[in-house]
Amino acid sequence: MRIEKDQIEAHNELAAVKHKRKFAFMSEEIEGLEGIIEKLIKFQIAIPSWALGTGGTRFGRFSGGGEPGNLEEKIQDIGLLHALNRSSGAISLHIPWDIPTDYDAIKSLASSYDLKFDAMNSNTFQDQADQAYSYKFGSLQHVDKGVRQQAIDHNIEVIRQGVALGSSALTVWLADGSCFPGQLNFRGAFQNTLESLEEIYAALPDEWKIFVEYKAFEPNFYSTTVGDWGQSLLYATKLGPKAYTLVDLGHHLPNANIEQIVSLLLMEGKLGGFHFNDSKYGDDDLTAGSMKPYQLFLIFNELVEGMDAKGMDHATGLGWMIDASHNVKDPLEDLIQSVEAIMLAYTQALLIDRKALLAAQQENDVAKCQEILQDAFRTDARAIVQEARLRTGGAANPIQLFRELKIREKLIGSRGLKTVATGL
Ligand code: PSV
Ligand code: MN
Ligand code: MN
Repeated sequence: MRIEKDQIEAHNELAAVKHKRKFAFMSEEIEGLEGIIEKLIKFQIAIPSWALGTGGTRFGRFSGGGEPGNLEEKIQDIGLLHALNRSSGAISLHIPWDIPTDYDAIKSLASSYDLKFDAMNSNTFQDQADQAYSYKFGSLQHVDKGVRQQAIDHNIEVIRQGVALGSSALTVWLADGSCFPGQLNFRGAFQNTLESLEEIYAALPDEWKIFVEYKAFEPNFYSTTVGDWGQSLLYATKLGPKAYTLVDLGHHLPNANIEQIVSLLLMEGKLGGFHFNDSKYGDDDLTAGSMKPYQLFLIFNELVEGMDAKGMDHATGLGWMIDASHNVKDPLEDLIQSVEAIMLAYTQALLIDRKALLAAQQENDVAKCQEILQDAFRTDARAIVQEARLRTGGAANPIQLFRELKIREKLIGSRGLKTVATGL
């Protein structure tokens, strides 16, 4: 199933008068708006293949129906999303939840939807039916070299698959850690993990990056071997220039100042990428910007400031990905909302009067600094994001069009009501 150009045009025509009025107002208000729109057009956010089905919790799962049953259908879903918002031009795979077989066919299917392959994700946190060793007590950290080697080999296999698909990054997230004090020798676990990562690092092709994702807790609840940005940065520094830290917004202890973490990792040239989501309690994987939109904006403030200071290209300098899981919403509608929230936060960060902020900081004018940030945050940037979308052939209102075209109903019609997508 594809969304046709004339379907989008018909929808956009109906929205045109209202949009033009709002955008004309913004154009008068904001200096340099064309430059901002150019940046928005280039900015693409990768969609995780595992976010397209209902995630469920350990208490239950309620299928929304029409979920993709294989990689081809996942690509199709992201193709639909990208057609609507023109900002989701990449897919991030998780192996072996995704099983690419015919690489050329998968590649050409993706490019027919204008999609690229973003970072590949390995999985050494679940046992697979055919594997020799169990990851119950960890993978890259394991006391048994046989287990470590199995996990290393898996990561190298994921790189090989990524090469075949045209990806250029590997994200390693480890569930490794311990559930009880005394279970683990922390230094031993760290050293084993480092040695294992070194073997994986050695298998990276030129131009590839490895992202070391950290997480403070879960599934282990006493210690996590890559538990915070300090540990991740240690690994990334020891590994070498192709290794970076990946920040997942849901992976911190409560109230962590994520924007400050982001700023310093960028300063050190060690920020690799993001998993965007939102949370109230833990690794909730909720829609980006649904709980703490101001935090998302403050993160983008640091990103824009830090990337500009280093002359980095916003669109290509870091890996931009969503990591989400949905239990009660239509996954595609939810992803439309996440992408929109990310684009809005990015736009608002681009609206900050940097010169004035720097001057106010130099004068220790605390109230003014806050005014400047909040002035940008309180700007209704929706017409700007909408303009960027319209200029690239997207829909004026993606969720509305998704519903008008009855996309979910059609997916249920072709795939069935009781579906299970592979993933968590
Ligand atoms: C772990 O909580 C995580 O954030 C990692 O990125 C995994 O790869 C992903 O979730 C899978 O659900
Ligand atoms: Mn993640
Ligand atoms: Mn997570």
